[in-house]
Amino acid sequence: MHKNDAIYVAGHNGLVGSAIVRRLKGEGFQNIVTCTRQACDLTNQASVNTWFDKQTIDYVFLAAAKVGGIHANDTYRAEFIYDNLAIQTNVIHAAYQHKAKGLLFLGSSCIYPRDCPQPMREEHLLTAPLEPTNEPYAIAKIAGLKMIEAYNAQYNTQYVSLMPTNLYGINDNFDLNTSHVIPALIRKIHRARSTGSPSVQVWGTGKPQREFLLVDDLAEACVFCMQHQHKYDLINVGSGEEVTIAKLAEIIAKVVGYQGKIEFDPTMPDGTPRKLLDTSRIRSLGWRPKTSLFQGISATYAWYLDHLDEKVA
Ligand code: GFB
Repeated sequence: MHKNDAIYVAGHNGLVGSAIVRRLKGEGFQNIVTCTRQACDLTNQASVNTWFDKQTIDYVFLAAAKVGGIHANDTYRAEFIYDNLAIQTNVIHAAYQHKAKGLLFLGSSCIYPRDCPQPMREEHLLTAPLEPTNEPYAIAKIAGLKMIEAYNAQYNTQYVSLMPTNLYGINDNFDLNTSHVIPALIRKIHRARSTGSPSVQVWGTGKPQREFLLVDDLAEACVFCMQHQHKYDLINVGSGEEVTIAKLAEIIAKVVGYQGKIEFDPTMPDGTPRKLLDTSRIRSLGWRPKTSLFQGISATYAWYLDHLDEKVA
């Protein structure tokens, strides 16, 4: 990518898209193209094609998606499969038709089987059944990465799919019904401390293990993979750091300065027991994560405190 190439970041207001825009700007890229939902509805093929007709786009980072935590995935199952299939199909095909030189599609580690051998390698894709709570989302993402693979094979494009582990960071969604676990626990534990509540409710048993990556580290990996020659259609991106949800709640309580009790609510789903990614591929290309979980959560909490008015804590 040259510094004045036109780089379209789809989903620039979201957790991942906004981090990619920050990263590109930080690296001196000057021609970053974004577009509002009003100007282009990515779920509408005609709208996407009309928008692409008016642009010259060299590279696409496809970070637009309908995303959410375990409860949102399990509740809005139809929206998760329809919106994601539509967005990714429309954008990937329009980018191909408009001769974009590069495209990076973002998936998720939930594409791998529920009871996958750990750590999960790219070769484990489609070897066993998925986790039921997020199957519609995972099926959509698998369709997207298979589309990338098929376009590379038939049309000789050099697109790539990145599979990030569970992400968190600034600009995350802190809505307790739809968010992922880190923003949810930051909000719940902050509120418990502020109101002097003696305990906090954490969903599930606290036993599942998760690997978390700060979104700024992911954004660096995205820009890195778009710029480096490699032979892969699919690349995992993770931190290599795995914690139980119970341990995560303790870390967040420490960052927030909360000394009350952490209680578990086993009526809420645990989801997949473990999902640690094998990141040998991206490490062999020369990329490494930079931020520890404690540092990342501290930075995210600092940002949350600065934006409390908007988050209605
Ligand atoms: O972050 P989370 O929703 O994503 O949940 P998943 C992770 C774990 O944290 C689960 C527990 O075991 C939850 O039960 N947890 C505890 C909580 N307290 C809370 C809480 O207050 N809110 C939330 N949200 N969780 C999603 C998938 O699964 O991960 C998506 O549904 C996607 O498809 C995403 O892959 C990265 O890791 O369970």
